[in-house]
Formats: sequence, C-alpha cells, structure tokens
Amino acid sequence: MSAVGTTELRARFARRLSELYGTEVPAYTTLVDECHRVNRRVLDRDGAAAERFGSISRVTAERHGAIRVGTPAELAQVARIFGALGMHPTGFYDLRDAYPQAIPVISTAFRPVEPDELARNPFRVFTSMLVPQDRRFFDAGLEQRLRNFLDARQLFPGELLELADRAERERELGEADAARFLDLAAAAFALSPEPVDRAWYAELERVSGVAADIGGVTSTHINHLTPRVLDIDELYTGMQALGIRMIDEIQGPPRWHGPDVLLRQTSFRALAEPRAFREPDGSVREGQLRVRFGEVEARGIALTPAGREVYDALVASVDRQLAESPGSSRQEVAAAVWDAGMPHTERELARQGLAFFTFRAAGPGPLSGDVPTLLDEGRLIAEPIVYEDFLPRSAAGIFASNLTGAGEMDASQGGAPRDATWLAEAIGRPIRMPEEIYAEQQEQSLRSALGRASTTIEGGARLLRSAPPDA
Ligand code: OOG
Ligand code: NI
Repeated sequence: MSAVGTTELRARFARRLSELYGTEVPAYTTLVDECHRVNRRVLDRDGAAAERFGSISRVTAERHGAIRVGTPAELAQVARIFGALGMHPTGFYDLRDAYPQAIPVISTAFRPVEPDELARNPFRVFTSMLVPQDRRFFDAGLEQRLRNFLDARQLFPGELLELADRAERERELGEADAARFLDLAAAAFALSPEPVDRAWYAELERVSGVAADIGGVTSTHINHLTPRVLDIDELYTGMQALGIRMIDEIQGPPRWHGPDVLLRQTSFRALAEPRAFREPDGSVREGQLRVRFGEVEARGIALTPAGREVYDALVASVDRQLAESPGSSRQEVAAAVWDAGMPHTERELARQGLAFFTFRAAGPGPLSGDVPTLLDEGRLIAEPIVYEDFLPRSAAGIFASNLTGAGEMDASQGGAPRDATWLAEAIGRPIRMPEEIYAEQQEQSLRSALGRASTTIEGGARLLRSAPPDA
C-alpha cells in the first residue's frame, strides 16, 4: 500500500482544516475567494514580480491557523500532532504585556523550517497557552480551579497521539492510517457541541475573553485560519465592498512605496455563533459566543535584528506623533515616517544588512570585494528571504480587536516569568529562534556565492555578523 509522507500529510491537513473552517465560518469562504481574485489580478498586473515572495502555488495554498490551549501538557500534545506534519515550535511571544492590550498567554508558532518544505507547503499554526500562574490576571483560588478544570479534560484522543508519534518517527503513514489521523486531527480542532458552563465561562470572561475561550470549555478549536494575499490594501477595500466590516486598521507596516517587509495583517470581527450553555439550574439552553474571526495577511522580507531595531524605532515614532496630534490617520503618519526612516529599495536593505537575503553569484568566476560593492556592480544577486513568523504587537491587536471587554488586570501583582527556555523545557522540545533560521540560510548562501576564502571580506562579515548569536 502506498504511504503518505510528512509534507503530503501537512498539505492534506491544511486543506482539511480549510474545508472545516469554511463550513463553520461562511465568511471565511468569501475571504478566500476574494484573496484568489486579488492574487490573480496582482499576477496579471505584476507578472514575475508578483512571485518574488513565493510561487503563486505556495501562496494560494498558504494558511496559518491559531489555536489556544491551557497547560504545558496540552501544548506538548499539540507539538506531537504538528510534529507528525513536519511543523516545529518556532519563536516565543509573550503577550502578557503586549500593546494595545495584555492577554494572559504565551505563544509559539508551529511551522516547517527548511526552505524547500516551506516552498512545498508553509502551513503554520500560532499556538497560545494560558498562564494561570500569573497573579496579575488570576488569584490563587481561580488558578487552582482553572488547573483542576484543565487537568480533567482531554483535548486529544490517545489514538490520535499514537498515530502522530508513529508519523513523526517514520515520517510517513500508510493511506488508511493517514486518513484516520486526518479525521481525528480535524475533529479535535472543530467547534464542540458540548454545552458551555455559563457561570464558569462568565467568571473567566471577567478576567479575559481569551481565558474564557481557553479555560471555560472542555475542548479546543481553531480560532481563525488565515489565507495570504498579495495586495492587502485591495483586499481590505474589496471585503468592505462586499459588506463585511473590517477592523479599523491593517496591522504592521504601512502601505508605502518601498519594499514589503515582515507582515501586514487585518481581520474582520468574530461572528456570533450558536453555542449550547448549561445554566446554573442545570438546564441547557441555546446561546451565542463570539470567539472566532477572519484574518488575512501579506508577507514581506524578514528583517535582521538591526532591521528590527529600525522597525521598532519607526513604530515608536509613529505612536509618538499620533499621541501628539490625535485625529491624524495612522496610515498617513506611518507612510511619512517610513519614507524618512526605512531604506527605499531591497538593494539598500541588503547593503545595510537590515533584511535577510540569499545571495548568489551573477556569473562564473571568483568574486572579490565587499558585499555592498558586489551588489552595486550586479555581480552578486540578492533574493529576499520571506518572513515566516509573527509580530507580537499585531498578534495582540488581533486578539484585542476581537474581545468585548478589556478584562481585569492587577498590575501591582508579580507575573510568572516565562521565556523560550522555560517553554522548551515544559514541552520537552527545542524551540527554534526565527532570526537564527534566517541567518543560517543567508550565511550558507553567502558562503557558497563568495567561496570559502571570501567570507572574510568586510561587507560579507558585516552581513554575517548581523546574525544574532543570542537573540
Ligand atoms: C492568535 C492571535 C495571533 C496572528 O496572526 O498574529 C495571530 C489568536 O487569536 O489565538 O494569529
Ligand atoms: Ni493569525
């Protein structure tokens, strides 16, 4: 019998989730159709340039999902399921002190790491875990009750986890097992018909809508599934024209005439979905919950830590100017700030070591000279490395745009320290750092383009050094 390998299993799972989410959230299907329309138009308009950040087949299939869990044990199980799909925990995001609103979770993203795996199917899942130990959100009594509730539930059936372990170990499953794995995995992320305990949910909701979504129910679910679009400004207007109310802003970099960097995202608000509730008197009644939404994103070049510093400084400058003249439009202020502060071309980003690229020699023969000069002379060609990760501020903005209340937080209490090392230990798997992955890829390409002897040239060394040893 034929076998289904890791990559194919990931592609099939992404398609399954997309079908599932389309039946659960009809506006998602509208969003995906609109993305296809915009992507076709950009392809007609820009030709090959439209595929500079990924082939159209990659971009068309590209999705990220978001899920939320309650404990390290649950996150470790999620890691086994995504491990079966060749998706590894990458990056660490602490949203507990995020602007514009603190969310009581820490997060990582499960995604493929190798460039050819990303090219075949870049499916990724932003995965958040509640921190009940954080006293700014939860007092000791609520923490204890939350933990009892979370410890008593089982998000994933044993059969699913066993199949996942086998798939990860053997890097494939037979057709029948693959089908079973996909059925069980998709079911685990579907919205459950199980009644929600009204009083318990409401108590958690007072602290945070996200705490209620995670700890107020006995299952998890896919919170959103995000397609990728090549022109997010056009998509934004197109969705509004279809009568769908988008959030006020596109998160991340502004629309401007320079290169696309990092990630721009926008969303429309969760629709209220019918859910069963168990009332305090034990009766079950039909009610509504608004927890899920539609999100869409456009991706650009990954920034080096030096480029990220420039980016953060621009964000701070936009915030300052907006605070000084309230009422002005963020988009307009940001476009002007970027015009003054961000290099206007890819070449300049590469020359200054602000963004990650892969480099190749334009022709045969040895290359000597520094990287900026080789780029200027056209003897070295730079191709952008796409940003495959997330932005904490956009993530917090996306979380917040979808919550009804701000929740309650007691900032005078100490939080619970958490970092990538803590998380790696808690789930028993290494967590890769995005900047290191991009830097390695850049370094390798530069080494093979310049030849071993040339890596000491100044520009090369500067680019190589822009890889952080410790970020
Ligand atoms: C995750 C929000 C973050 C993104 O794209 O930044 C996110 C969530 O709502 O669970 O998905
Ligand atoms: Ni998202």
